[in-house]
Formats: sequence, C-alpha cells, structure tokens
Amino acid sequence: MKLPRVYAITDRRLTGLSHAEQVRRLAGGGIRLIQLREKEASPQDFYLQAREAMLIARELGVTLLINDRADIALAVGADGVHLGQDDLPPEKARMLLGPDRLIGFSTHSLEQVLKADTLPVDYIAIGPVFPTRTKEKPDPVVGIEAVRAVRAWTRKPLVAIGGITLETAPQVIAAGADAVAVIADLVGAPDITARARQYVEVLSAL
Ligand code: TZP
Ligand code: MG
Repeated sequence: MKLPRVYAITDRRLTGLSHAEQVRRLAGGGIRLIQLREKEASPQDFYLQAREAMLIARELGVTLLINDRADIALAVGADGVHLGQDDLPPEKARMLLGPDRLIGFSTHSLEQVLKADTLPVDYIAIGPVFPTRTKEKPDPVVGIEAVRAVRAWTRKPLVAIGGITLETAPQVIAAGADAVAVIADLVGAPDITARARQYVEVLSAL
C-alpha cells in the first residue's frame, strides 16, 4: 500500500463545518486520503455524519478512514479505521474489518512502534512530532529525530503527525515519513481548498 504524502484529518470544532463539507473542500484541493476525527458527537451522530461524508468521499474518489471506531467504519462502509493505543486492539479490529480494509495505528515511542510492526496494521503513525494544540492531553513531543529513528525500525508505511505545517512538512518527509497527517494547518486555514492544493503541490514536487 502506498500512502499519498498528504493525509488530512477533519475537525468540526476548529472549522464549524460538517465532516462531509470538510471532505468536499479538502478533495477539491486534490487530497486523496482523509480521516474523520470526532471527539464530541454521540456514536449515533458520528455514524450519521460519517455516512454523509462517505457519500462525498465516494463521489470524489477519496479514501476515507474513521478515527477510533471500527464499528462506525464498518457501518458506513469506510475504507478503514485509525486506532489509538487505547482503542480496540488492532488484531480485534482486523477480525471485524477483514483483510482488505485499512487499519492505521498511533504510536508515541519507539517501543510502541516495535510492537505495532508486529500487528496487522497497514500503516504506523508516530507523533506528536511537534507541539500541537489540536489534541487534548497529547503525548510528549517526539521530535523529527524520532521520525528518522522509527523509519529504520519498520518497513510499514509511516505517517507523521502533530503540529506539522506546510513549512515543516518537507523536512518531515525528508526524515523518512511516507505521509504527513495534518489538522490545524489544513482545515484551520481560511480557505481549506487553497491550503490543500498548496500541500499537494509542495509535497508532490519532492
Ligand atoms: N495525534 C497526535 S498529535 C494529533 C493527534 C490526533 C493532533 C494533530 O493535529 P495538528 O493540528 O496537525 O497538530
Ligand atoms: Mg483514538
């Protein structure tokens, strides 16, 4: 599996927009991989929103993953799920989702990466690479050096996350990340589609 270099994550609190509208604007700028991240809605409300976003994603040819919830990913027919260390264990999510859907897994240390490397996950995310204001109670910053170190420890696709901006993204890719996952510097921008296009242009030129 080859990840596109830009991996966008939605945020309703930051944007005041529905997940579906964020998907539309991000896809309009050329982004092909999007995760719906929802920390406030009830499961039912998240399901309804994810269903709406899936329609847009299918229409626009976007790969869509659901944060935290394998059940919602299954219910809406999403392309996969992104799990954290405290979510359903990846092996169990794999049992539910089957062999073909994508499972991403967050890690915050080299030890967690080594464990993740043995699990049935399609990519490993490492972070926060830089300080972030988007995640509540973030793990300690790992720094760009951790991306370089981790790159040497796994052959799975590697996603870097946390405080990444258009200015720092090229260094993060140069340190060995296959993709940068970005929230605030993408969907927090005044013109999400224009910002998305900048990311795609800058990173595809590398
Ligand atoms: N996991 C580690 S940092 C982070 C998550 C979900 C937040 C990333 O958001 P931003 O705005 O790109 O720093
Ligand atoms: Mg989670």
